[in-house]
Amino acid sequence: MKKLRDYTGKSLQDCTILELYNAALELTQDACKDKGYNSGKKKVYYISAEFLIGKLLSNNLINLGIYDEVKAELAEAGKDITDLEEFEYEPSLGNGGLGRLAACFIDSLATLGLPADGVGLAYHCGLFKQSFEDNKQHARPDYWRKWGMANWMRRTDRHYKVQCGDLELVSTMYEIDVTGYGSKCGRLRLFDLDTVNERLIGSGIDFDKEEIEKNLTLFLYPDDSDEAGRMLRVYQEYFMVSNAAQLIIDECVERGSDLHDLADYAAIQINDTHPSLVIPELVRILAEKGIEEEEAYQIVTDVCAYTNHTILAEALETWPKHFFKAVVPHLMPIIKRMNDAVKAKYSDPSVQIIDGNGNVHMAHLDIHYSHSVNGVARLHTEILKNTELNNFYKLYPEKFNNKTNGITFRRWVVECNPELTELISEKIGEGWKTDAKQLEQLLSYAEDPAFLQCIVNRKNTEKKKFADWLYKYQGDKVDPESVYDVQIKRLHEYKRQQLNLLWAIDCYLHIKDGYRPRRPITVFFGAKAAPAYVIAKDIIHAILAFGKIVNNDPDVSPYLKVIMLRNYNVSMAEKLIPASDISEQISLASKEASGTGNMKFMLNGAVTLGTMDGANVEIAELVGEDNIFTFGQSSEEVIERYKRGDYVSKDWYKKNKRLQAAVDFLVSDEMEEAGDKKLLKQLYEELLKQDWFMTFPDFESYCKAKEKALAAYEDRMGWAKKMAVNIAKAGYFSSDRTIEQYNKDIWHLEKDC
Ligand code: NBG
Repeated sequence: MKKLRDYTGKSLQDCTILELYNAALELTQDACKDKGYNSGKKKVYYISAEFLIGKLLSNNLINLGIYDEVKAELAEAGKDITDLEEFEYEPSLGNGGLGRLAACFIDSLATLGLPADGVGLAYHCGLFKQSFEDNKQHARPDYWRKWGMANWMRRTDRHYKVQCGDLELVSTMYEIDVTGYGSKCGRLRLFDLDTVNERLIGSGIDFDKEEIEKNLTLFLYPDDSDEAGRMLRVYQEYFMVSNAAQLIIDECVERGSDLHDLADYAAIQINDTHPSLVIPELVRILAEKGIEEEEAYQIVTDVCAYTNHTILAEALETWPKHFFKAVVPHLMPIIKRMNDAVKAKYSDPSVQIIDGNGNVHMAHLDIHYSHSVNGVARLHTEILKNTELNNFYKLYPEKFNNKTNGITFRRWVVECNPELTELISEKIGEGWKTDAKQLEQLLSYAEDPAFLQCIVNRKNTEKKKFADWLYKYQGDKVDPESVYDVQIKRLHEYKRQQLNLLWAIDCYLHIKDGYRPRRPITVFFGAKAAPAYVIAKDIIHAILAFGKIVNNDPDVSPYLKVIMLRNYNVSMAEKLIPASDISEQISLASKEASGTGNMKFMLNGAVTLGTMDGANVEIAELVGEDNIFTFGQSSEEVIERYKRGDYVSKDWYKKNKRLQAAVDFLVSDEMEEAGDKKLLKQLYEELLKQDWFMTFPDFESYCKAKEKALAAYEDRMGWAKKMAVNIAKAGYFSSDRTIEQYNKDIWHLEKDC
C-alpha cells in the first residue's frame, strides 16, 4: 500500500494543505483502481437528476479502510486530517433527500458488490449557494468545480451526440469513483457539454436561458417560473437520458446483448420523473437498430423501474406537448404512439399519457412502461396505491411495491460521529457497520447506567464542538447546555418550518410574560428555498427577522435562541446531526414521502418529534411510543379534509388565543422593525387565507408534544434510554437493507464478491 509521502515528492511537513489534499486524492484514486469495479452480466443504471454526494475524501478513506493510516501518517508530520476535511469543498450536485438518497444508494450498491452506475449531469454550479442579507435569502452560483473538487471527476473520452430539434449537442462523460466499504468500487457517470460557459451567469444566479449550448448544465433546477426556464429543464432531462440510453446500449452490447435480451443485461431505475424520457429514447434507439417498435415497448418495460418520491402535484412533472415538439420533436411521435397503445387498452382518460389539454404526464409514461413502481416508505406506498395512483394500481396491482428508504451508516455515523461509532463497537463489535441489524444488540445496554452516561457524554461533546464551530462559521453564540432542537431540510410549506416558527414565537411570548423554560432551548433551522418559491423565502425571512429579535433580547436569549444556518448542506448536517437532541419531522401527514434526515437523527441518538408521516410511522413502530413524540392529524384525516375541501384556517385561528397571538406577532411592530413589512404581511395573509398545509389544526398538539419532549429531557437517564433505543433500532434504516430489497424484487443482479 502506498503512502501519502509517495505522492508528495517532499516531506509532508513541508507541504501545503493543497498539496496534502491532492496527494490524498491521488492515493484514493489509485486505491480504487487497485480494488477494481463491481462487474457482471447485468448492471443497474440508477439515473437521477441529483446526486448529493457530500465531501468525498474521508468517506473514501474510510470505505477503503485506510483512514486511520492516512491520519496517522499526517499526524506524524504534525498535520491534522481534519484540516484537510475542512479544506475540501462540497460538490454541488443535488438539492435534498432525493439526491442524498441516490448518494446513499450508490454507496450501498458498491458495498454490496452489485454492478451499478449512477448516471446524471455534471452541473457546473449545481444548486445555488445561500447567503443572508437584510434577513433575506440571496442566491449565488456555487462554483464547486473550481475548488479542486473537479479533480475527483475524471474526464473520459466517451462522447455522444444528442439531437434537440435543430441543435446537435455533443456530450463528454466524467466519472467519479464510488468506494464501497471493504468491497470493490462503483462509478458515478456524469455528462456535460464542453460549450457550457460559466461567464453567461450575470448577477446572482441569472443567466440567458435561451442559449442552450452555453447554459445547459450550469445549474440544477434552473428557475422554472417562466417558459424559457421550464423548457431548459426539458433540455437538461433529455440530454441526461439520451446520454444514459446510449451508454447503456453500448455497454450492454459490449457485454454480449443482442438488444432483444436487453433486460438480461441492464436494469434502469428511474429516480422520480426527471429521467422518464429515457423510456421513449430507448424505444427510439432500439427501433433505429432494427427492433420492431412493439417489441421495443416490451423490452423497455422489462428494463425500467420507476420510483415515486412525492405525491405533491407540483413535483409530478407534466410538460406541454409543444415543449416536446420544440426540444424532442423526434420523440413526440413515439410518445404519441405509446399513448395510443394505452388508449387502445384502457378507456379511462385519467390514465392516459397525454391528457385532453395536450400535457404529457411523465409519471403516467413511467407506470405504463416500467415493470415496477415503488414508493419510498410504507405509508407513502399505501397512499399511492389507494389514493394518488389508485387508477393505475387498479390496472397494474402487481407493479406496485414499497421500498422504505435508507441511509448509509458509513457516512451517517462511522464518518460523522466517530466517538459514538467507537462506543458502539466497544459494546457489540464491528459487524454492525455492514450488517446494521446487529445494532439491536445495544438494547441489552439500554438499562446500563454506565453506558447511558457514556452516550450522554458523547452527545455533550458533540454539542460543544458544534457550538464552537458555529461561532466561527457565522458568529452565533449558542449554549451547549441548551436543548438542541433541530429542523434541517429543504424549505417547503408542507414540511412546515412555519409551524416550528409559530411554536418559537409562542415560547418567546411566554418568556416575555415571565415564564421560564426549565432549560434553555436552541431552535436550529437549516434550509434553502427554491429561488422562485415566494412563500418559502418569506418563511426564511420571518425566521431570520424573529431570530434577530429573540437572540438580541437580554430577557429572552438566555432561555431561547433561534438560529438560521447559512447555506445548509451535507457537511453541515454531518456536524449538526451528531449534536442534536430533538429531530423535528413535522410535515403535514400524508405529504412527506419518507424523509431520510429522520433516520440520520435517530441513528445519532436524537429523539423524533414528528407527525405520523412518511418513514416516521415506521420509526414509531420500531422504537415504541415511549421513545418518540408524535402529534397531529393522521394522514387519513388530512386526506379526508382535502376531499371535503372545507378547511378554513381562519376558523382555527379564531378559536385558539395562543395561536392567534403567535400568528399576529408576524405582523407586530417588533417584527416589522426587524424585517420587511410587505414580506411578513404576505406570509401572514397566506396563513390566514389559505394555509394549504394545515398548520393551524396541528398547532395545539404540536405545542403539547414539544412540551412533553422538553419535560422528558430533564430526566437525563430516561432521555439517554430513549437515545439508546433509537440507535439500537436504527438498523432497519440502513440503505444496505433497502438496496438488497430493490435487488431481490426488481433488479435481480448477481453480486461480484
Ligand atoms: C423526496 C421526499 C422525501 C424523501 C426523498 C427520498 C423529492 C421529490 N422527494 O420525503 O420529499 O425522503 O424524496 O425518497 O425530493
